[in-house]
Amino acid sequence: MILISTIQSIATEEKAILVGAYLSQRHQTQEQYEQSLQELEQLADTAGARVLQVFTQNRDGYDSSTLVGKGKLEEITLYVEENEIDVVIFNSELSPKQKRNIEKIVPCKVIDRTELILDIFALRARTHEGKLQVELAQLQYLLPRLTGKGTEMSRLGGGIGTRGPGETKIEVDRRKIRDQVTKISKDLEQIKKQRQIERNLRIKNNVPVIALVGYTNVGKSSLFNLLYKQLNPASAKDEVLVENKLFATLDTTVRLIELEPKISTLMVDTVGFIQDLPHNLVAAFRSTLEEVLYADVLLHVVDVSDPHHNDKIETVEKVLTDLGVTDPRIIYVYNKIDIRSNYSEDYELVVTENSVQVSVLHQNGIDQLRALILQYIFQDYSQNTLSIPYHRSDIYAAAHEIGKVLSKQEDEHGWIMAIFARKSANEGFIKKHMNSIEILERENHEFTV
Ligand SMILES: Nc1nc2c(ncn2[C@@H]2O[C@H](COP(=O)(O)OP(=O)(O)OP(=O)(O)O)[C@@H](O)[C@H]2O)c(=O)[nH]1
Ligand SMILES: [Mg+2]
Repeated sequence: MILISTIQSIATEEKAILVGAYLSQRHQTQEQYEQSLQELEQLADTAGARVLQVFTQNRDGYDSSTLVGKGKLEEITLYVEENEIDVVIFNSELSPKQKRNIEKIVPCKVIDRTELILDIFALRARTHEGKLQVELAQLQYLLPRLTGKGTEMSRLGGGIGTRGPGETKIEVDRRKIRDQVTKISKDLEQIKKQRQIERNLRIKNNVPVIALVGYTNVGKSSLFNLLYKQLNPASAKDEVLVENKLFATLDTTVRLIELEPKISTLMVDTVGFIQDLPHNLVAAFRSTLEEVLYADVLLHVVDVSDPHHNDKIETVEKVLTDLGVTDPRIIYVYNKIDIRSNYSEDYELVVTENSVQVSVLHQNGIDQLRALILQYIFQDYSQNTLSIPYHRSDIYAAAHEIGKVLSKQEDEHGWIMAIFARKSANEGFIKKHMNSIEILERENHEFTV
């Protein structure tokens, strides 16, 4: 646990500068590069730093020992000294060697993009599981970087050519970290099992799952809160955090929402994605994001006031593919149309039948969105009305198991029940009890948008 403190973090109001290298050879346009620097600034701001200057260099390739060239580093060093900078943040991930070399030259704290994101995640994790996931990612980031500290320690130990105390300490540290990684992984596995049990229960209860996914800061949690507030007014106080910062949401929240009277769905709010999300974090958050794998419908929320939203859609879809989401049923929720007009001449919005334009802030387009969600869900669900004779209380009981009983009446023949369930369950039930029950109505929901 002590080891965690070796991950560098940012204190509030620390003075920062950003450093990036634009590689013309790489598959990235100048515009995308500038966009990623802007995003780095937002990340730094989220972590509490104040960015005073951005240093950037065009290169053919990264310098293997210091990422940017020596001349650039001297320029940076001068600026750091003159302006009493606390932290230098590099836009790409530094190799352990690069980081060590830069730290020798620049007289302040040096961190890279990955460390910055890990720092923000550590700040924001709330639940036990979230904290474990971040700790796991941090430890995995640290493991290959222990060598740096070791060199210093063995230098302190002083023995040239001997196995100094520092090296021994590294071995101890490594082992401790590995033990800790194993322990956390086991704990997470346990939590995952628990979630699997809950998920099985849900499937058994035939509750459709709707997951909100998207880039960070696009308005997923705002939409989650709005739907929850509109449809479950009694419990409106229970809101999730919304902030104009990156990664406001880290922990997955699942809520029961009635999209239609008596038709319950589970809505899942998830962590936002970002370009170059550290691999360790993707791996660590995999189990939380598994909810996404099992969702009936994904709401991919997009901030269309952002001129780069198409790149961000691509990033999100790439992460979804990495997570193993294949052939998802997606509704694109084009959000923030209220501020879109500022940019609208610059780019076109691709409007398809699986997209809807909304402003969560002004509550525009929400009814259309709801109708579209219902339409998607009812591709899998159906509603049948059956008559079950009184002497078959076994079938009456079984009907409650397959889905949700929307209404129940009695007449001279038996119970009349309207059952909402996954199509397969509804059809299976009818097939099994064909000879004993009567079908009064067998239909799919039709919703018009
Ligand atoms: N103008 C405008 N702002 C919006 C709209 N919807 C959300 N926002 C703002 O966008 C910011 C981010 O909203 P969140 O709901 O926290 O976004 P998120 O996607 O959950 O973000 P992360 O949890 O960080 O991934 C907040 O400042 C919201 O008030 C909208 O329709 N119009
Ligand atoms: Mg959120």
